[in-house]
Amino acid sequence: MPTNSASAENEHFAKPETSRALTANNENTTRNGNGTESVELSPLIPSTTVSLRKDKLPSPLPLSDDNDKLVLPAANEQPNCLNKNYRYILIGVGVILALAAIVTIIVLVSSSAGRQKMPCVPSNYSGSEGVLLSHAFNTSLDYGSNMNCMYRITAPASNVIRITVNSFKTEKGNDKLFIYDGSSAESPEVATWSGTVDAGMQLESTGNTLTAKFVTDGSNNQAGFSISYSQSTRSVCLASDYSGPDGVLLSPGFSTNQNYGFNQNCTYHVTVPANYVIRLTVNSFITEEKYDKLYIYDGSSTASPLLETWSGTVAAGRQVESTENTLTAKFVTDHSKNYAGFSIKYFQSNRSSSVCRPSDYSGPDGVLLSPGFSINHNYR
Ligand SMILES: [Ca+2]
Ligand SMILES: [Ca+2]
Repeated sequence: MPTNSASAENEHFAKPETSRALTANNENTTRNGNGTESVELSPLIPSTTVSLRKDKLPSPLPLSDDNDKLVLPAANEQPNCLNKNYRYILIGVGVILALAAIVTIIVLVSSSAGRQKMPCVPSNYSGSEGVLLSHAFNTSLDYGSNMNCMYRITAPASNVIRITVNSFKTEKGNDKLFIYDGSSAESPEVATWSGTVDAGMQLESTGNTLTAKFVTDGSNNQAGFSISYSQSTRSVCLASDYSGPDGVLLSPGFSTNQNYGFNQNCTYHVTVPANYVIRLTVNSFITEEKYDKLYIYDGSSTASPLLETWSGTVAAGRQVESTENTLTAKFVTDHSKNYAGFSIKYFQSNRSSSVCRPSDYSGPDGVLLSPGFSINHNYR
């Protein structure tokens, strides 16, 4: 049989038709000594032997294990399959990425809508009176999330500012109204209101400006607040010097049945003739416990030794006495919660009544008396 040897260039092998024929008919391949292989082609094809040079084979062309037959790939089928799979994977990944992007956008948009800040009400007030309101107090009773609103009140220089709570309800601990005794949030903070504050609660500045800052967190909004303010004259002290044989010390406003003022600092000086001492006796006394106090000093100034500090309720009849002929008292109140105050009687007391009697006794008998006993005074 004539045998056609393929040239070293093996151009037949490059043709797909020939390759398919080789695979389909599983033809034998014989090795030649020159490194080429001869292949018996199918009987359907005129008997032809193709010499193949291994070093020219498209790489890799695997040989079967048993008889070194060429196992040619089903032309282009595997690459197509792989390409399809890759395409499906890429499409799947693309779809997933697109969905993730959409979800992210939705979340961002909805959360930014939730965080949207409500507008603050006007922050500057200078009228003789007015009302501070949290956002939407008169409409939705929802002051908004993440608020940070400033309120500044300014009165004429000689006045102070008094605020009075009409209604106050916030989320306790998280939504707070900070109050500063001055023109900014850098001024001394005098109160932080959160939760419920009773109607009627008052607070007063020491100067002619007052600042409040309302801060809320991201959830649980409540009704908020309505707080009235008014300009007020500074609380004044009563006359401070007393020198008669007796008299009455009153807190400011007591004589007209008014509570004492906020931020008061009033001093009382009592002086009696030498050889007398000063005895105080409480008629009535009620102040804000711990915050509104009467200090009593044994001497002519607040630098003298402190005898007593009275605060809260002190029983009628309570007494205190100086060791010399001068006595000083100082009444100090804070910025909120004032009460009726005090009425305290004083009178000069004969020093001799408190002098010790002679201490040496040597007669055959005698009587030891407490000071004042013989003149019908109680001992002290
Ligand atoms: Ca809140
Ligand atoms: Ca007070």
